[in-house]
Amino acid sequence: MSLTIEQIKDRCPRFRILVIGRRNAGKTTILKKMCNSDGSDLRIVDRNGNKVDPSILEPDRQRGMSDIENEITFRSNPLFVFHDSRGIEAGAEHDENSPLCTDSVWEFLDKRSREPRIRDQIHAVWLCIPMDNQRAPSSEFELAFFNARASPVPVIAVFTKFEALIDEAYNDLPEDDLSDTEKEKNASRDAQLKFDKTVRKAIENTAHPPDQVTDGMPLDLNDERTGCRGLSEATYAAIQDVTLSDLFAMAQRSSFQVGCLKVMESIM
Ligand SMILES: Nc1nc2c(ncn2[C@@H]2O[C@H](COP(=O)(O)OP(=O)(O)O)[C@@H](O)[C@H]2O)c(=O)[nH]1
Ligand SMILES: [Mg+2]
Repeated sequence: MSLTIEQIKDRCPRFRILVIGRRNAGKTTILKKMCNSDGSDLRIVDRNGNKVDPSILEPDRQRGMSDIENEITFRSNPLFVFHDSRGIEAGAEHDENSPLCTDSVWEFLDKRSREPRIRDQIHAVWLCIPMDNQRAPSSEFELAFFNARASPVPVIAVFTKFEALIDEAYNDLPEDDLSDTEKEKNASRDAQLKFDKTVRKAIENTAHPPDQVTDGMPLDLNDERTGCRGLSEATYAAIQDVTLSDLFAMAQRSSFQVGCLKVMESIM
């Protein structure tokens, strides 16, 4: 039986997402996009509800500054709350090829799945896999996560920085007299084919593949008004619980409305 909006908000006021990925994978960027925020309204509180300086999420800050228990929110959309795994590279220098050390992530997920109240549980995991990694598209280090064990909550593999694959495909195009537009179209097509044949296939062949995989669609970083449609659809499809999928849809709609307002403001 479906609950009313008030009943859902009463049971679980916020959709809680854990975002995993190495440094510079594009984690903060997708959170901002999802909430239609420019980042200025970002707020972090620690496990005791104390305010934390948001600059700890800036790309050049060292690991150890951030705690997976910290709650990240954006005033533009209070229906989402995020946790950031940052600092999971095993290498001291955050080498992009160093393996991910995900023990703390599994520990956190297990602990949260034992929380008696649905509002304290994690409702979905986004694992960000950047396509500009030197070893992309093999992404073997992130694949280790899917080989390790089954997750207690839905996992969505999110491919970030997809334009790196398109740039590569563009450089590999044969010499011919096509227009730039045609070339860009062909590069997009080739990048998608390569992605399907390599990354997507490798992920599907892991021991515990993700519940959903986002399409390889580059984010329009310059357009603050567009959300992450592919990621929203993949997340919605991965959620099994009716209350949680209703809550996610509500959170989604709220971001969409913020986006519409920004568009209106920009043209008035
Ligand atoms: N070209 C491109 N750059 C991106 C993308 N996503 C993030 N970035 C850039 O990569 C850098 C690191 O992103 P950030 O979201 O801070 O990564 P985090 O460390 O995982 O939170 C920032 O300069 C972003 O602007 C993307 O999809 N494409
Ligand atoms: Mg970040």
